[in-house]
This record gives sequence, C-alpha cells and structure tokens, in this order.
Amino acid sequence: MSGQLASYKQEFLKAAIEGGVLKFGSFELKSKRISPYFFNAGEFHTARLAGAISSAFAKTIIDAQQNAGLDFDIIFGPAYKGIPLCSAITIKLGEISPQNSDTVSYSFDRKEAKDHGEGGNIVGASLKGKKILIVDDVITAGTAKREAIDKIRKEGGIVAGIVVALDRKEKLPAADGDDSKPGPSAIGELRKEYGIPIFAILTLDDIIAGMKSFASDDDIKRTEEYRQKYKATD
Ligand code: OMP
Repeated sequence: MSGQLASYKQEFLKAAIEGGVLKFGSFELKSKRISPYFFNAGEFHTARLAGAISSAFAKTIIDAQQNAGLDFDIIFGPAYKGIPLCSAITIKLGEISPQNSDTVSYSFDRKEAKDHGEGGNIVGASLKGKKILIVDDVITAGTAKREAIDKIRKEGGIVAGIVVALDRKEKLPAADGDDSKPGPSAIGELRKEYGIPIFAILTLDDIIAGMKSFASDDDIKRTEEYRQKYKATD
C-alpha cells in the first residue's frame, strides 16, 4: 500500500479491496471506454463498509474545510449512488465533527419529478440560496457532475464543491471519438468551467500504488496500460 497515503485513505482502499468494491477484469464505462478495473460503490452496503466509506468522505471533507477553505450548508447526493452517501456522510460528520456540522443538512434528487404530495425534484433540505457540496462515487468524464451542477443551480443553490470517492484521472472523451489525442482531465475542466474545488479520497495513482501488494501482475500491467492510454495532459 502507498507509503504517502494518509492512514484513513489506506484504510479506505483496504476496505474497498476486501469488500469487492474494486474489481479487475473488463468493464464498459459510461463513456464507452473498456476499463480493466471498476469501482462499484454500490458494494459498500454492509454496516462495516458503509461506515468505512462515510468515514473516509467525512475525513476528506474536514481536511478540505481546514486546509482549503471549503464551506457548505448542504451535502447533496445525485441519484442513485449519491443518495446513501449523502445521508451516511452527514451522520458521520455530526459524529466526528459536531462543532462544525450541527446545522449541515443533506439533500438528493429524484430521477423523475414527483407530481403529487410534496411534488418536485428534490428530497431533503431545500437548496435555494444555500451552499451545496456534491458527493458522488466516481469521476471519469464528469458528465454526471455537470448534470448535478445544472440541477442544483436550477433549484437556486450555489455549488461550493465536489467530493468523490475515486478520481479515475482520465482525459475527457474526444468530441470526434479519437481517444489517441492528448486531452485535459475531467476534473480540471470542471474546476475551470465552474470555478469550484474538487476533492477525491483516492485517485487511480493511489490504486496502482496499492495494487502492488494484492493484485496479479497481469491486472497491474493492464491497469498501468489503461492509465497511460487515457491519462490527461493536466
Ligand atoms: P461522470 O464522470 O460524472 O460521468 O460519472 C461517472 C459515473 O460512472 C459514476 O458516477 C459511476 O456511476 C460510473 N462508474 C463507476 O461507478 N465506477 C467506475 O469505476 C467507473 C464508472 C464509469 O462508468 O466511468
């Protein structure tokens, strides 16, 4: 496991490997790229694993509050995988940092608007006029994050930042489909376009460094080749 990783990140990587969250093989991504590894946050469903992911998120958020001036009112989890995350992280923050998170709320969206009862798109705290921190599982091309930002802005919220469990550190898919050309990172473009800070518990580099102690030589080679093929220019 990587010697430079903070201990909570190492613990999170260990939990992801042991819990079968991080898998090796051949996986088609949302971007249509074929990846030799896949991080499935839906596997964090046991009490122990839900505790591990919410702790790692909470510690990353506290670190960003203390060292990068992150400031927010609401933790927003985009449907579907962000939904359990936002509630678990809010509870965890209240436990480990009650002085800073007493008034923090969570909120999430519906994929389809509800036309009866309270109606609308949003469940949980109203986003209007509030500073919103988006939490999500993985960032690859940033498409899902753009959708979440647009939704939050339409509801009158101010996006304060994004925290993800894993930054795959990939270049944006080329508009003409030619992925052999160099390209900027998804995270870099989002930062530039929206002027918001983005944080990740782990990156692909952390995974590759950690893989040396548990994965087969073939999986390590294929993952390193994938990183080389899709790495961003920034
Ligand atoms: P964007 O980068 O915002 O388009 O989001 C990528 C989405 O793909 C994530 O929110 C996941 O739902 C999914 N995904 C994973 O869950 N794990 C991976 O390792 C890779 C992906 C992916 O398809 O890129």
